[in-house]
Amino acid sequence: MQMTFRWYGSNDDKIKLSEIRQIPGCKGIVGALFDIPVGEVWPKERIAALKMQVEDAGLKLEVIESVNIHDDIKIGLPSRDKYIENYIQTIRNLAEYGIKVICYNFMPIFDWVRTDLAYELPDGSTDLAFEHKKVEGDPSDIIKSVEDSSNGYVLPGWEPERLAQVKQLFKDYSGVDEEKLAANMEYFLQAIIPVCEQVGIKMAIHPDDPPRPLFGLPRLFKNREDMLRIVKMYDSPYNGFTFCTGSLGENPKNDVPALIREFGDKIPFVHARNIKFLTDGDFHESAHLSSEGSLDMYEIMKALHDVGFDGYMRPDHGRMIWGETGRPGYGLYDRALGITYLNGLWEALEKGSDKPNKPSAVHSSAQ
Ligand code: CS2
Ligand code: MN
Repeated sequence: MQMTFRWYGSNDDKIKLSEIRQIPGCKGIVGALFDIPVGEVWPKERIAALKMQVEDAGLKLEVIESVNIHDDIKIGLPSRDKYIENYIQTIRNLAEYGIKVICYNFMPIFDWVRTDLAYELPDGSTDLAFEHKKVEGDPSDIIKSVEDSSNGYVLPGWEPERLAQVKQLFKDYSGVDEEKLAANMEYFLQAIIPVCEQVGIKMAIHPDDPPRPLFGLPRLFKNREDMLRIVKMYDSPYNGFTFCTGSLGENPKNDVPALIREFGDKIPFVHARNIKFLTDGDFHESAHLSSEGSLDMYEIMKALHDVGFDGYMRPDHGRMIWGETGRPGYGLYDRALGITYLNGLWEALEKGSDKPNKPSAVHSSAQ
């Protein structure tokens, strides 16, 4: 397992690579070129520069989150072929610089959705929360609340240029139901996965967050059935999942460790985080520790260990603690605490994995 940390680049992240380097056991960065408009090819020089910057700081850059998918591909417009060609060129360019995993999502219009970006917990920290009542109305209410509480940061998936076109996007998606969206995803995967197989990059789709349809838009990655369908679209180790424990865990019907055991060989990248259920499908995010949330992080890590997980992991959204201000979900301190906890669980699992032999060893030394 390689522990990593998501970083938004020196222009957009006030966290420094030198600070990330000091998190014990953190080996790499999960990065992206956030300023390249979706649909355009990522130039080699830009990838090379990012890679060099990360390596100069003593870290690795082997995971990209995300290379986003142009809406024309998701809607299935004739222009999709051009955007797929660009995507393929980006894959090839990234492979030249040693990238091993690309995380992406196939959510229409919105990426993740939360209704509160600074939900206050009893200990005075804040985190992200979701209340389903607030997404029953017009999406413009949510857009406004995200804009008002993002501390001036542009949140991935909520870029102002994108939000400006939301009304038009809803019109463009009007004929796209779940079946159509699935067919468009299959078309995309059929085109790109053969290239990934050639150049050695694993694609890892992120679950829909929250894992349910929103604002009448279909969603394709919510549960086990969806995962089976995605595997069937192109069955290859290069067509894999970003296993985001928090996103899938937001639906209490998803048995997170069981999904890991079932799809273990298709998981090159894990987002490990906890959430706490409120009532009626509402939840807030929590510190990573099992006792702070509703997910059993030990069981999750154990399932990963049992399936021989040897991919990349990162803590996911953290709380804002110790007076830190920054991009909601992406501060330094709580994510660093998350890493330390996850590494602790992992070390215990590694050292305990020869457990069956231990009692007899004790016995023989006592004789
Ligand atoms: C999510 C997403 O994991 C996360 O932080 O909130 O923004 C995720 O990065 C994308 O859906 C992946 O494409
Ligand atoms: Mn995630």
